[in-house]
Amino acid sequence: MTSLKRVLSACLVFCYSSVLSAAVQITVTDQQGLPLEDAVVELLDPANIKFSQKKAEVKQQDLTFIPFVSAYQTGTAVDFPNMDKTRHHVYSFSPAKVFELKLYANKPEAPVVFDQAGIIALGCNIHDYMQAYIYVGDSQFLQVSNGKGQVNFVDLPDGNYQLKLWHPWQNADWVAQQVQIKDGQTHNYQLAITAQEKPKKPKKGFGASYTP
Ligand SMILES: [Cu+2]
Repeated sequence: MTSLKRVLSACLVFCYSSVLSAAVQITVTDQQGLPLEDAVVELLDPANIKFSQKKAEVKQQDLTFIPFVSAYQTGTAVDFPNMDKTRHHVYSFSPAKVFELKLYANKPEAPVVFDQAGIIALGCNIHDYMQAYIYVGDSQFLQVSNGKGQVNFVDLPDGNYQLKLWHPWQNADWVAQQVQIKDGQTHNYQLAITAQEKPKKPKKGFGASYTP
């Protein structure tokens, strides 16, 4: 490769990465400013919707749903594998997806396709204390906050996004905000949710006596 070609290819890499480098970094806290895990952030721009998530998994292990909160794009097929020796009977009565997977071990025959945006509360008919949530959004830009309350979106196309926020223990719906992304800017936000104290996740052996 000639030196001119090297310079040109380096420029192309640089220019390309700068076009794709728009980012949104968010820290979610509770009302006391403490990091809040399990918050879902969605960045939704109808002009920038592209279906990207095809398959996902919410497993049952040690009588617990894992993950506790997950977020998928509409159209995603979710498997519910059972890693326990006992059988589970997973269900949802939530309007966005009503379903039940009757008593099963290992893996149900077919995944559940979540085709409508909304919040799905999961339960198990056998173990009342098992609970988990699936947030289904129309955007492919969906993340769940980690233990530090952080989410980090990278490579966002330019656009006008609605920034949506949800947490299972929030006291009230959060009002969506508008975020304009352009020219590869990085946006940093700290967002607070007024949330109830999160019930402790059940440990194996708590049995039916566990009350969240
Ligand atoms: Cu169960």
